[in-house]
Amino acid sequence: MADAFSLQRVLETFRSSLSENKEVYIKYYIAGWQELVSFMNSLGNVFSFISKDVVSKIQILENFLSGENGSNYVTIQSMVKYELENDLVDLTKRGSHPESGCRTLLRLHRALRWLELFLERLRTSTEDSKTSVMCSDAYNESLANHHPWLIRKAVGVAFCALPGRETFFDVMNAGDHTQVVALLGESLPLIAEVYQITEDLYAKNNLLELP
Ligand code: 1PZ
Repeated sequence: MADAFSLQRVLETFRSSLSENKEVYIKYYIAGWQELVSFMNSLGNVFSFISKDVVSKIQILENFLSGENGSNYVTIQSMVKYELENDLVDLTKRGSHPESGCRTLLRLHRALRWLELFLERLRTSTEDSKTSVMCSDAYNESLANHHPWLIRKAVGVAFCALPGRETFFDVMNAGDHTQVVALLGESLPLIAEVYQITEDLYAKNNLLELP
């Protein structure tokens, strides 16, 4: 990924991930994550333990998508149906399918909620708002509930190393503050929609607590 990160591209990939009948294309969903990884990498090495985890999850999904059963992995909806019908998901404890598409995507899905909460805070922030506080408030409201103590601790340390709000706006590469705020206002409903569709699908199939 040679190109610099751009918020515009994240927006476009998440927009492409929604099909006409509101299914979510895995190809674009993971492409959106790939963009976010490049954003995280541009913030510094402290975040590499986080981006490594995201990259490995993207890889797992990419392998399914390009594998022999790839046609079942075109959308999140088709993946859930296929994996459940073929008993490919460890439902209560980790066993013979520790890296199913369903449980792997669930981790990204939970992180997408963090992203939504964080970007909403960033969008409505003021000059003296602290990114570390916005990040950790969003984290405590979402992902933290799914992470053991040790990870919460490490994440807390990483938050302290976050650059300030000014740098964040710059790295987003979307023009001046007003333009970034406008673009965030445009992106957030999309991210929220992708999140909600996935959340409803997982809830309907009782998949929200996959080990
Ligand atoms: C821009 C600043 C980045 C802040 C990131 C805030 C979120 C912190 C997430 C910390 C992840 C810690 C490393 C790995 C954790 C894994 O154990 C879990 C569960 O997976 P399992 O062990 O069950 O296979 N992984 C996750 O919860 C996925 C975490 C994804 C984090 C995505 C961050 C998004 C950053 C976007 C940048 C704007």
